Amino acid sequence: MNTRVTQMLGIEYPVIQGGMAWVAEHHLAAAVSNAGGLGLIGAASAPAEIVREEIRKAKELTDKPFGVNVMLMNPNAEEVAKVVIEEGVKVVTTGAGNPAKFMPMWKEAGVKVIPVVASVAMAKLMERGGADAVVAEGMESGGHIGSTTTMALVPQVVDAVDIPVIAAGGIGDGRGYAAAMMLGASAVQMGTRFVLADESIVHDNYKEKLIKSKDIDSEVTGLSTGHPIRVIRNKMTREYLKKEQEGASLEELEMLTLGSLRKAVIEGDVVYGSVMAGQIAGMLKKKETCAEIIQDVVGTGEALLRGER
Ligand code: TUI
Repeated sequence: MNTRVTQMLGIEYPVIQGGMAWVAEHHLAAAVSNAGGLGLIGAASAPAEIVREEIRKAKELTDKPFGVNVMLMNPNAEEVAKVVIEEGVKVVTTGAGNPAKFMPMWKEAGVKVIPVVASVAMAKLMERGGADAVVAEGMESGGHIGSTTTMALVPQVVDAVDIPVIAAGGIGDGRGYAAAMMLGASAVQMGTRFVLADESIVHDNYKEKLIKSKDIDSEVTGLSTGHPIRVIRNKMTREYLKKEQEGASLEELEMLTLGSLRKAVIEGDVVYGSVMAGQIAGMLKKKETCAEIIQDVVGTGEALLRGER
């Protein structure tokens, strides 16, 4: 496989793993990279020294390139940004904000910078700021989302920038891969499908919740607070949405969700925890290795692009 993104990153297949909070730790990142994609360690809200340890552990498990996702709402983002350079990480993706203030130091250190964007305006701003590529992430994604669908966002971003575009949101199999490539993407980023990977440390309750979920079980909380988060519906989201409709205060809503992702991913509390997942969760039916996932997505996707059905 040869695209602008595989060339830039030195990877075999144009598949990038999402930098999912609590999920994207060293085992998953290394497994995706060993399978020929680009694995990512999701720094999320972790302290910088934990991220450093994760990077070192990933290096023990793979010689292939892997990256770090810097979540910009993290109060420790600046320290994480420096750790990435100190540890010689070659690729950074960013999410949930504007990485402009870190761009010069990353570029100077030779790090490839790939901001995740949810709009054309942000994509153009990132290109002007020196980004090497962008991930155009549609609102089908799990977690923190924008408001445009992948189908509409990707071609508009492709038209607006000259740097390569990686499509994300609602891509979970070869059909999604082929569609994204037809929209002009040079690679895809997938999150939810990798949650079900054998190498993913996510609690089995969480994996089973995804396998049982249907198309209509996806819900967005926090639209009123300006922090929309896509999750699988459960007792917590029902309470949240009820409180949100009643005009509850930001503090009250935050109380409901505080630490709730960890509760679901690590403790397996899928009733009161936050089960973040994209809209394609309904089509996922089994657990498999990262290598099987990538081979299926790229194999089926490339066959479709060649016109084989
Ligand atoms: O970042 C994500 N998805 C995430 S981060 C996350 S951790 C979290 N947990 C609880 C509450 C909040 C966050 C879970 N899922 N995706 C990438 C992404 N970035 N989607 C949308 C954006 C984005 C949004 C605004 C990028 C830039 C942006 O710019 C705003 C600005 O600063 O102008």
